[in-house]
Amino acid sequence: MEAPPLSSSGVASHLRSPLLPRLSNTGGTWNPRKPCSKSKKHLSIRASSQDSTVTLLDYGAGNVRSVRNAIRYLGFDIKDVQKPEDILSANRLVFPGVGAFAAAMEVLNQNGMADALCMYIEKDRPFLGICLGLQLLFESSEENGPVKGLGLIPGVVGRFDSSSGLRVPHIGWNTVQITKDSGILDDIEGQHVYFVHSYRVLPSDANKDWISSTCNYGESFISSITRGNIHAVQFHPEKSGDVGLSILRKFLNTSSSKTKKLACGKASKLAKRVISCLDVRTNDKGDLVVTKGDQYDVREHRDGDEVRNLGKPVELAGQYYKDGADEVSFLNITGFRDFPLGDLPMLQVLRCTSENVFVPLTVGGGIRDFTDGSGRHYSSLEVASEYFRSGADKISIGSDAVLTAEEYLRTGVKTGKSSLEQISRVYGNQAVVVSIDPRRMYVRSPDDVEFKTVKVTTPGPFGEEYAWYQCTVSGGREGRPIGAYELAKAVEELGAGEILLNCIDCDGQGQGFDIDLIKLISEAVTIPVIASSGAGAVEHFSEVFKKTSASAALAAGIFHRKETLSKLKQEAVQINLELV
Ligand code: 1PR
Repeated sequence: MEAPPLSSSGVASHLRSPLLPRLSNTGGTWNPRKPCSKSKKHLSIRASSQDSTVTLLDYGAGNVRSVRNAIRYLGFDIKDVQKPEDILSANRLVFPGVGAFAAAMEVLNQNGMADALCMYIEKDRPFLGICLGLQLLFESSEENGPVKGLGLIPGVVGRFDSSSGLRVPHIGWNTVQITKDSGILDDIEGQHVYFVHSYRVLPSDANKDWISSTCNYGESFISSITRGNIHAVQFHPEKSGDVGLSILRKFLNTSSSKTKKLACGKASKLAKRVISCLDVRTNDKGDLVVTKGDQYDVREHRDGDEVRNLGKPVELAGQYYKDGADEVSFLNITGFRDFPLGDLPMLQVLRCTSENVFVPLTVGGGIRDFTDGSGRHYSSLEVASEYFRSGADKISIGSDAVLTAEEYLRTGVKTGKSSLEQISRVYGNQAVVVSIDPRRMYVRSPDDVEFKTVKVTTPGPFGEEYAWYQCTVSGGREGRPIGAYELAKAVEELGAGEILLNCIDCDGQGQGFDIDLIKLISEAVTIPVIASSGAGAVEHFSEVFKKTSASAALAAGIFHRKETLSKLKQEAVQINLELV
C-alpha cells in the first residue's frame, strides 16, 4: 500500500466531496440505516442469479485477480463496477483496495465513485473492504500525505514505527483478537490470517465502536471493523487459505445476521512462515517443468544430462497449498536468458495456480528492462505488471537488483529508474522481493577483503575462520564484486520489501541453512528476511528460527522428496509457540 499514485490522468484532487457524510471526532454522528430487506433475507441459499452476483470495485491500480478467483471459487459471479450507479445498485460490494492511498482516492474522487461509495455505505448495504479498502474508510492517511480519505470512520492511517527495530512491512500470518461480533469473523480467534502492509490505524476512543478485531505487531492496531452490514479487514482473506475463504463465504452468504459472542484472546505474534519454492524452467523438450539443483546445478549428470524434471508446476503448487504451505514461490531459473513476457507458459502457470491456491504467490526470474528483436522496449514495470495481472502477489528480482545495487553503491545516487525502484514505487515495497544468490568465500582475516565478513562456525578447507558472501548473477554463473551484506543494505534503501536469502553452497544439500549468513543479513536490515537453501529435516527449520531473526524459511527439495509439509507445519506451530 505504500506505492505512490498510479494515476492515469495525472490530475490530483484529494478534496472530499460535499456528498460525503460529515466526520465526527466522537464517531457518533454517522448512523447507518437499517439494511434493506433484499440484503437481509438471503442467507446461505443462492435463490436467484442476482443473489449469486458480487459487485467488485476494481479501480485498476493493481492485481485483484486473487479476490476474483476466491469469489468465483466460492460459487459467485462477479460484476465489475463501471460507473457510480453500479455501486448504488450492488447487492453486495467487495472493495479490494490495492496500491497507494493517494492514488486510490484520486481515482475514486475523479470518477464519482467516492460519493457513490459513501452513499452505499451510509445505506448500510453489504460491504467488504480489504486492506486499503479498510484504510480508505478513515479520515486521512500519512502515506505520501497527508491525504484525505472517505472520512467515514475517525482515525488516521499511519506507518508502523520501525525505529525500534520492528520489521516493516508487516508481512505474514498473524492472529487477531476479536473485540465484537461481526458475523464474518466467527471461529477465527487464534487462527492465522495473512497481512501485508506498512500502514495501519490505531484504536482510539473515537473509533472503538467500529472495531471488531485488533492485531498485535509492535503495537495493537485495527485488523477489522464492522458496523451493521459494513465490514472491512486489514488482512487478506483471499490469501489466508481456508480461514480466509470461510470469512469471504460468510460475507457473501449472509447479511447482518448476528452470531455468538466470541471471547477475547491473548495478544498475537507474527508467525514464522514456511514457503514452498518451485524452481521452474523449460526443459530440453520445450516443456515448463519444476526442477531442482544441487548447488544450482539442475542437470542429471546421467541419462543424457537432461534437466531434472520433478513435475508440473500448477499441480505441485496446488499440492503444497493443500499440505499447508504459507506461501508458494515460482522461480524461473533461466529467466535471465530470455524475455520473460515471451514466456507465456509461465504466465499461464500463474493464472492457473491462482485459481485454486489462496496463499501469496511470488514469481521471479528475468525481471528487468528488455528490448526485443524488433527493437520494442519493455520496462521491467511492464513485465512486473503482467505478472501481477496474472496472479502474482510479489515479484522477485535477482540479477538486476545486484547490478542496481552495485551502481547505487558506486555513485550514491538513487536514479529511481531501476526495476527495483520503479516496481516498489508503483506496487509498494511489500510487492518486491530481492533474491540474493551468494557463494561463501573463505578468508583468513576480515582485513583481507573490503566486504563484510563473519566468523564462521565451521572453518574453511584451509582453516580459514572468516568468510564473506559473494553475490552472483545469472543463476550463480557469474560472481560480482559485491557482498551479500552490502547488497542487502543497498536494496533495502532502494525499496525492497523483503529479501530471499539463498546460499549456493547449501542449496540442495539437505544439511541445514547457513546460519552464519542468515544471522548476518537478518541483523543488517529491518525488512523481513526469508532464509533459503539447505533444509533437509524438520529440525533445520526450528534451528533457523531459533538462532536467527529470519521471518520465513523457504525450501524446495525437502518438499519435492515428499517429506510432507503437514509434519513441518505442526513443528512450525510448536516453534511459534516457543517463540512467543
Ligand atoms: O536473476 O532475476 O533472473 O532470477 C533468477 C532466480 O532464479 C533467482 O531467484 C535465483 O535464485 C533463481 N535461480 C537461478 N538459477 C538457479 C538454479 O538453481 N540453477 N535457483 C536458481 C535458485 C534457489 C532456491 C532454492 C533454495 C532451496 N534456487 O530457490 O529453491 O535453495 O532449495 P533446497 O531447499 O532444495 O535446498 P533473475
